[in-house]
Amino acid sequence: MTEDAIAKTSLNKFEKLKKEKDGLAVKAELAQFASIGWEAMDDTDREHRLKWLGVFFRPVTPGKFMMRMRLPNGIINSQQLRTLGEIVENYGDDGCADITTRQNIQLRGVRIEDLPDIFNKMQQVGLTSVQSGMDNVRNITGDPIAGLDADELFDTRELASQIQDMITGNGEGNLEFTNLPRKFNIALSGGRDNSIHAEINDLAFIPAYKDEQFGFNVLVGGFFSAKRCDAAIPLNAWVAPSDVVAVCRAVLEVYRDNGLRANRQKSRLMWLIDEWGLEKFRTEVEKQLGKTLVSAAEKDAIDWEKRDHIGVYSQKQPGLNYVGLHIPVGRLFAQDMFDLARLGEVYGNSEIRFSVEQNVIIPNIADSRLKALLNEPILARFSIDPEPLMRGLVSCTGAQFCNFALIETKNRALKEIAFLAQELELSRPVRIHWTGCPNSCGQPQVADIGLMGTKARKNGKPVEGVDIYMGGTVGKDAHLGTCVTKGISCEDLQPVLRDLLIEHFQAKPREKVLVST
Ligand code: SRM
Ligand code: SF4
Repeated sequence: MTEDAIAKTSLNKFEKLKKEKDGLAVKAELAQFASIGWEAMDDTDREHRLKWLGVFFRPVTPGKFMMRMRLPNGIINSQQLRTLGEIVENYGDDGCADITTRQNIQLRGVRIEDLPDIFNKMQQVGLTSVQSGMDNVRNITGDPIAGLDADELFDTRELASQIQDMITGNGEGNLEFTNLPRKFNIALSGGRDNSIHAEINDLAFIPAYKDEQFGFNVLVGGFFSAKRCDAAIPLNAWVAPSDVVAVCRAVLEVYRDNGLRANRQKSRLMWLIDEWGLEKFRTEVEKQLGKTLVSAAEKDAIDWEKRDHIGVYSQKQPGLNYVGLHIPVGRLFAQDMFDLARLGEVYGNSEIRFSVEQNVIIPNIADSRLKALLNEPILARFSIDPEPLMRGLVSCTGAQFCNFALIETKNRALKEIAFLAQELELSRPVRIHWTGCPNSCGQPQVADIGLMGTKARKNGKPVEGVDIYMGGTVGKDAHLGTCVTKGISCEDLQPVLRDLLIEHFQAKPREKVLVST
C-alpha cells in the first residue's frame, strides 16, 4: 500500500488525539498538571495538547518548556514585556526569549509547576498564548510600522487584533477553531512594501484599489513544509477592510470542515485548493460568507522594495520617530527585555514592536528625546546600524531547543557572520536566513542566501550540513528562492559563503593588515 492509502485507512495519530479530547481542554487541568509535575502527566497532554495553550514540551530540554505568545501585528507594551522578562528571569541560565519570524515572542525554560501563576500574570497584563501551536491559526502578522508610516495605505493594527479575537474568543480560547486539519497562517499588509511576506501565508490580504476605493486583494494557499513549498495564489477576490474578519472566518470554516486530514503531509490549505480547484474553493468561501466575492483589483498597490526598518525614521506624526534596533538572531535575555521595556516607556509611549526579521521597533520617540535614546548603552548590542551581513541575518531556533533540527543554527549563524564580516566588505545588506531543517521556520526561500540544515557526508562520515537556497526576492514581485547546492558540510561552509558573496553580492575581500613584530 502507498503511504497515502495507508493514511486513508485510519485516522492519523494527531486526528485521533484531537478526537479523544480537544487540545483546549487542558486549560482546565493546569492546576493539576502543576501539582503532579511534568513527569507524571499523560504523555499526549504533555507533548501535544499543551500546545493549544502555547506551551511546548521540549524533548531537547525535558521539563523546561517553551511558551509561544500571540502578539497581533507584533505589538507588545512595556508592562507586558517586563512581565515576560520576569518569567524568564526566574529560570536563571535556562531562561531566555526569542523573537520569531511571525513578529512574535517565545519564552524558554518554563516549568510546569509555574504555569497557573504565569497564566494569571499574563491575563493581568492582557497577554495570551492560546492556540499558538499545533492545528491552530498562528500569530496574525501585520505591518510593523502600521500607524507610523507616512506612506502607508492602511493601518493593519485593529484588524489584526479583531482577527485574533475572532479566532481565539478574545484570547480565552475558541472551540470553533481548535481543530483545523493543520496549522494556518494569516497576514495583513497595509504598506507598500509587503513587509510581512504575504506570499508565504495560507491567507493574506494585500493592499489594492478598486474603483478608487481601498481594499485588499486576497491570496491563498502559501506555505512551506518539508514536503512542498508554494507561494500563495490569488483568490481573485477584493475585500473591503470591513469584510476582512468575515472572510477570514469563512475561509477558516471551509478549511476546517473540508481540509484534508488523512495525511499530515498533505493537509495545508493548498492541498485542498489543489483537490477542489480554485473556482470551487472560491465558491465554497462565498457560500460560507453568505455573499458573492468581488473580483480582484487588477493590480495590487505593493510597489516598493521591502524595508527592514532598522535605523531612525520620521513618523507621519510631526516631531515623532520610530527607531529600529537590530537584535542578533532575535535572542533576548531577561535584562534585555527589561531594558527594552524601559526604553519604550522612557522615550516612547510604552510600545515595542517586533518585525518578521526578529528585530525590535520602538515607536513614538519625540525629536527632543532621540539623542538620549541613541546614547543608551544597550544600543551598542542592539544596533541601529549593524554591519551589512548582520543586518539581514535571520535564524530559526535550531538544535539548541528544537528536536526537529538537523543542525545548530542561531549560534552558528552568528559565528559565521562574524567571520565573514572580518573577511569581506559589503556595500549593502545581504539577507541570510538559517533554518535547522526542511520545515523552513527560518524562511530560507525568501532569503538572498538561505541555509537549510541537512545531513551531509564528509570523508565517508555523516556530518552537519546545509542545502543552499538562492534567489528569494521580497517586497514587490516577491518570489521564492530555490535550492542551488545540496549537502555542504557546515565545516566547509565559510569559503562557499565567501565565494557566493563575492560572486553575487559584490563583496570585496578586506585588505589584510600585515602587522610586523
Ligand atoms: Fe515553525 C514546527 C519554530 C515559524 C513551518 N516551528 C515548529 C516547531 C513548533 C517544532 C517543534 O515542536 O519543535 C518549532 C519550535 C521550536 C522552538 O523551540 O522554538 C518551530 N516556527 C518556529 C519559530 C519559533 C522559528 C523562529 O525561530 O522564528 C517561528 C514561530 C512563529 C510564531 O511565532 O508562531 C516559526 N514555522 C514558521 C514558519 C515561518 C512563517 O510562518 O512565516 C514556517 C513556514 C511557513 C508555513 O508554516 O507555511 C514554519 N514549523 C513549520 C513547520 C512545517 C509546517 C508544515 O506544513 O509541514 C513545522 C512542523 C509541523 O508543523 O509539523 C514547524
Ligand atoms: Fe525547528 Fe526545523 Fe523549525 Fe528550525 S526549521 S525551528 S529546526 S522545526
